[in-house]
Amino acid sequence: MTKSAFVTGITGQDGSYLAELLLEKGYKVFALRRRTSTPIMENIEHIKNEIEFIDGDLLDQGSLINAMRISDPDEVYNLAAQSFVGTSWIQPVLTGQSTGIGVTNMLEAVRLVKPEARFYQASSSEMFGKVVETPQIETTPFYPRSPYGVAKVYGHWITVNYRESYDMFACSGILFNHESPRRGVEFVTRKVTDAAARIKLGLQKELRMGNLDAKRDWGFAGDYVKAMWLMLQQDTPDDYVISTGEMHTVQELVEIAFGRLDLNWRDYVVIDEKFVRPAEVDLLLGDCTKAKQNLGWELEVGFEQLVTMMVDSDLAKLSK
Ligand code: NAP
Ligand code: G4F
Repeated sequence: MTKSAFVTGITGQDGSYLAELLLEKGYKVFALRRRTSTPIMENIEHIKNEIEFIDGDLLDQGSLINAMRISDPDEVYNLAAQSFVGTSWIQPVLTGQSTGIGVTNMLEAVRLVKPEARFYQASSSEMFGKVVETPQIETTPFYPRSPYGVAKVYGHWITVNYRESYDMFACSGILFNHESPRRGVEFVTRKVTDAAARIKLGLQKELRMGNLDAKRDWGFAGDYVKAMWLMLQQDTPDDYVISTGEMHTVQELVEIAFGRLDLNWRDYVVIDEKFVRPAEVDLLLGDCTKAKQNLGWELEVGFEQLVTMMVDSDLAKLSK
C-alpha cells in the first residue's frame, strides 16, 4: 500500500531534499505551505507538481488539524521553524512561537487526528550551545546560547514528553549543521560560497564576516534527510545525533571556498562587528555512533567536497 507523509518546511533546504527522497521511495507527499504574496519555491520547483500542498502555518493550530485530516499521514516530518540563529535575537518571540510552541501545535494536531502516525522533530546541535563535553552525544546536557537554541530545547523535550505521555512514535533528530547549494544565503557556508563566486565574476568587491574562529561539524543536507527517514522506520522511537564527527573553523571554510576559485581570501574578507553574535557557540562536534549502529546511517559527502559543490553551484548559477 502507498505510504503517505506530511512535511512542514517543504520550501526550505531540508524539506526539498526530504521530499525528493520520499517521492523516490513511492510516498504520497503532502506539505504545509504558508501563503505569501509572492510565492518562492526555488528549492522544489522541479517536484512541485508531485506534491499536494495544504495551506497553513505552524502558528495556526486549526490549520494543522485541518492538514492532518486531509493528509491522513503515516509519517509526519516537522521541519518548519524560524531557523536562522542570528534572526532569533531580533525576533525572539516569533522564534519561540514557531521553533518552540509550533512543535506542540504540530504534536497536538497529530495526537488529536492521527495519534498512530510516526513523528519526526528537527532538533538541533545548537541545543548543546556552550558545550559541556566534546564530542556531543545524545545524553550530553543542553546549554543553549541563543533564543533559537532555547526554543529548540523546548521543541526537543515536548517531543520526548509526547512519546512518554501518549506512547506516540515521536523521534527527535539532533542534527549538526548541514549545508547544500539550496542553503539560504544568510547562513555562513552559502554566504561564503555565494560571495566567492560573485567576487570571481566581478559582481562583489569584499565579504563582510563575523567570527572566523567558530568551529562547526558541517555535513551535506542530502545525506542528513536519509537519517530522518531511517529514524521513522525503526521498531521503537528514539533520539539520534547526526553528524560527521569532523570539525572545521569558519576560516577553513573561507580558505577552501576562495581557493577553489584561485582567490586569496585575505584580499577580500573584512571583519564586521555586525556579524558577531551576542553569545557565540564556539564549537560543535558530534559523535553519531548510535545512529550508525542502530540506523545503519552512513555519510557520503565530506567537508571539502561539500564546499566545492556549493562554490561550483553558485558560480554556475551566477554565470547564467
Ligand atoms: P530553512 O531552509 O530555513 O527552512 C525553514 C522552513 O520552515 C521553510 O520552509 C519555511 O517556510 C518554514 N517555516 C518557517 N516558519 C514557519 C511557520 N510559522 N509555519 C510554517 N512554516 C514555516 O531550514 P532548514 O535548514 O531546511 O532546516 C529544517 C529544520 O531543521 C529547521 O527546523 C531547522 O531549525 C532544523 N535544523 C537545521 C539544521 C541545519 O543545519 N540546516 C541543523 C539542525 C536543525 P517559508 O518558505 O514559507 O519561509
Ligand atoms: O551558518 P550559521 O549561521 O549557522 P549556526 O548558527 O551554526 O546555525 C545553523 O546550524 C544549527 C545546527 O547547529 C541549526 F540548528 C540552525 O538552524 C542553523 O542551520 O553560523 C555558523 C557559525 C557561527 O558561529 C557564526 O557566528 O559561523 C559564524 N559566522 C561568522 N561570520 C557567521 C558569519 N555566520 C553567519 N551566518 N554570517 C557571518 O557573516
